[in-house]
Amino acid sequence: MKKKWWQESVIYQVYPRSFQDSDGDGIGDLQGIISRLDYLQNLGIDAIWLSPVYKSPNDDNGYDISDYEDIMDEFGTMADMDELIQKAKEKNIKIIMDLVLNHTSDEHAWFIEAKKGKDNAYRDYYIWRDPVDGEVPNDLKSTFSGSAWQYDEDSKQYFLHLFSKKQPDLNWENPKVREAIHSMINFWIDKGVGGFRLDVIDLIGKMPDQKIKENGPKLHEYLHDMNQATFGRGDLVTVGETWGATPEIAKLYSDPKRDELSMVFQFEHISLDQEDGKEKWDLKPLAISDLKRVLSKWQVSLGDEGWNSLFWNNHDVPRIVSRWGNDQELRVESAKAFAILLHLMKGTPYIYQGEEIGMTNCPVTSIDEVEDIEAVNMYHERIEAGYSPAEIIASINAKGRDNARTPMQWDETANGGFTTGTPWLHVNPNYRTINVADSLADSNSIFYTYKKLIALRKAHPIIVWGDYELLTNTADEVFAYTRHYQGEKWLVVVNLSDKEQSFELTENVHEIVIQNKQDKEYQNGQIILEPFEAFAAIIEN
Ligand code: TEU
Repeated sequence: MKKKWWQESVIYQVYPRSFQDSDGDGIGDLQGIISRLDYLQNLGIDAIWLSPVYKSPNDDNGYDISDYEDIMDEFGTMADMDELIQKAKEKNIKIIMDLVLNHTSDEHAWFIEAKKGKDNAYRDYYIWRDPVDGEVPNDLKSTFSGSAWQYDEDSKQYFLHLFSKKQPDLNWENPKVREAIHSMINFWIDKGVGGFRLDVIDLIGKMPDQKIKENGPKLHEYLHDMNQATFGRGDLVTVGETWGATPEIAKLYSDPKRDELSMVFQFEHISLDQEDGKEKWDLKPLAISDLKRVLSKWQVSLGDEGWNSLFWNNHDVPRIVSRWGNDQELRVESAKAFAILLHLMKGTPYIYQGEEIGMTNCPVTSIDEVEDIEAVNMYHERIEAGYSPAEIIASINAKGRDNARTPMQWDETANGGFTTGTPWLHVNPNYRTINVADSLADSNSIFYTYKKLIALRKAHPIIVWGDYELLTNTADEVFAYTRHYQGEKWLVVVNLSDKEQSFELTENVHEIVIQNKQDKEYQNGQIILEPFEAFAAIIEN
C-alpha cells in the first residue's frame, strides 16, 4: 500500500454549531473556529473534519443542505470559510468538508423546482412514486421515525426521505444529479480543502422499490466515477460513513486498487450495547469481550485492502467516558484508558470536540430540553406506542445525540466561554470543573494524554505501520494487545472495568511510553491493575 499522509494523521471533528461562538448569537461559527486554531495546533492534530457549514434551514443541524456552495448564515460567510482554510493551512492543518450527498434540504433550489410538477426539469433529481392502493408506496421507514414516504398534495405523489421530511433523498440513478454533485465537489477541491467525510454514503445506491437501502448494486460504480471525476485527482483524504459495513464491505470502499475512498467509519463496535435486532435506544450492557473481538477483527482484516478509522465519539453518539467509562470518580482515568487503548491501534484516529478534555453526557429530565430531531421524533413515536416518558428519557440520556452536541467547554466563565449570548443548546453544568483552561493548566489532564498520544504516533512508525495481535489469555475486562514492527514490540494493557484486575506480565519492560497511573512501575510477573488502569510499554527483545 503506497503510504499516504492521512495514514500518519490524527483528525479532529468540529461540530461548528457547538464549538465557539464569535458574535454572541449563541451559535458557533467559522470565526470562532479560526480563533481556536492555536489550541488545535497545540493539541497536535493534522486535519479538522468540519460537520456541515453550508446553507441550511437546520432541520437536522446542517445535514439538510439548501446550497452546497454557500455558507450557513449563522456560521458566517464564504470569506470566513476561505480565511479558515488559509489560516489552518498556515498551521499545517487541513480542512475536511462534510459532504451530505444522499439528500438535500427541501429548501434546496433543486427540490423547490422538482415540487413544481411532474414535468419539471428537476423532478427526477428526487425519488417520486405514485400511491399504491391509496397508501404509501411501501413500508420503508425513516431513520427519524415514521414512513420514509411524504405525500405531496400538489402532484399526488410521494417523495422518499430516509431521514426527516425536510431531507428528500436525491435520485442517484439520474446522471444529472451525479454530474451536479461532481461539479460541487470540484468547487471545494479548488478552494483548497484537504478532503471529505461522506455522510451515509452507503445509501446512495438505494433501490427503494426493492426496499434496498445500504450497499445497493450501483453504489461502487457511483463512487468510482465520483473518485475519477473529483478527489481521485489530488492527495485528498475521503472517509465514508457506512453504518452497516463489515470488513469485507469496507474493502470494497477503501481498497486503493478500486479508486473509491480512503477509509470508512464502521460502527460495529459502536452498536455493541444495542439489543440485537432492535433500535439504538434499546440498550444492553456492553460485554468487553465483544469489544475486544470486534476491534481486533477490524485491526487484522483489512490488510493492504483498506485502512481503519479509529473513533469512540462523534456528533451522533454519546460521549464514551459516560457510555462505557466512568464519568464520576474515575472520569480522568477512564477517559485516558479509552484514549490509550484506541490511539495505539492501527488506523487513523478521530478525536471529537471535547473528548480530549473528558467532556461527559448531559442528562435531561424532560423532552422540552431535547433539541435533536431524531430523539424528539422517537419520543413521540414511543409515547404513541405506550412507552412511559421516563423510560424514553432514560434512553435519550443514554444514547441521544444532544449528549455530544452541548457546547464546547472552554473555561469556567458563563456558558463555558462558548458564547456571550444564550447558547442554542444547554451547556453542561459541569463546565466549571471540566474545561479547556483547567485542562491546559494541569500537566496530568486528559488533554496531555491525547497530546502525548498524537506525539507518539508522529515519533514511532510502529504505531502507524505495526502489526496488531490481541492477547487472548487475559481477564475478560482486560484489553491487551501487542504491536510489532521491524523487530520492535510494544505492549498495550488496559483494564476497561471499574474493578481491580490481575494481569500476567510475561516479558521484560524496556520502557513505559505512556500510562494513566503516574510513575507506577511494571516488573514482569503477576500485576494488579487498578480500575481503568492503562499503560503501554516497549518490550525488550
Ligand atoms: O448519520 C447517519 C445516521 O443514520 C445517524 O443519524 C444514526 O442513525 C444515528 O444518529 C446514530 O445515533 C448521518 C449524520 O452523521 C447525522 O448527523 C445525520 O442526522 C444523518 O446522517 C442524516 O444526514
